Amino acid sequence: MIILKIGGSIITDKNSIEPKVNYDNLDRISSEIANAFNNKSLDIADGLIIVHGAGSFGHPPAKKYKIGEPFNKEEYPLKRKGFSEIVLSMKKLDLYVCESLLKHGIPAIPIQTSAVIKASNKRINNFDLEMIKNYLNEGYVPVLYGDIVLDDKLNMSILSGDQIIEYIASFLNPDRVVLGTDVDGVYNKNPKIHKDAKLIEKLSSLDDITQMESTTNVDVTGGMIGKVKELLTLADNGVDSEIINANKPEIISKSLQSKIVKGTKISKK
Ligand code: IP8
Repeated sequence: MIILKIGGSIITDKNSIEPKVNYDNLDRISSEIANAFNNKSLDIADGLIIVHGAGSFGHPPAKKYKIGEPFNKEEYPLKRKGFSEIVLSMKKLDLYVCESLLKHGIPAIPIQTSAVIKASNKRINNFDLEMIKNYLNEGYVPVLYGDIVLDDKLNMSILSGDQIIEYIASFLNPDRVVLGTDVDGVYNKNPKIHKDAKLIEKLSSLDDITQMESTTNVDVTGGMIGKVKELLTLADNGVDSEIINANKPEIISKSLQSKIVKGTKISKK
């Protein structure tokens, strides 16, 4: 079974203040996933879960409504409005993603994150995986996404797709966890700013990247550092993962077929 994360920076224009789908990338990635699974060595029935990020459909409104920060009773109506706006916006993005996957022959099943997951102080504390397992067993491809969720301590919080991956993978023990991002992997410095940044091929501790700044300032869930932290927790539980570049054609397709591609492996082995 494979868990695949598609970054919000790939399927949306992340720097847009308005929600904006990157249709070219979405179509290409759906077709690459379909190609991989049409290849005889792989079968969707072996299990594929897709988790996608929020991009411009989630990060700008999460910032605008200061989700995750403590607030008083008088502010609750405005926060609720924000919650509802983000839920609807993410549902729209997920619909684009699932429609595109289905167009390419992937039997995608949208699972609304905010309807099935709850958190406590920004960490998942309630997520029944039974339905996900049922869909997997029947050969469907469940699709979840970073979203806003109810939070026992903070009333509401933002949940990254990376944490969803960490949670699902810890319980379902997949063969592979692959994260498609907009860079070749994890660098010792932000490659978008520093020309001499070096790709780290294997990462087993946060110490390997202490000098790294966040790769983006629009990301409310911590950018690459947030991602690496989740994946190190996963590696602690014995599940390795790989960060690859989904902006470059054919990388996702090759990776899903276990061909060697450039990237960073997160492993404690
Ligand atoms: O893009 C963030 O999910 P991510 C979710 O996977 C929202 O970090 C709503 C900003």
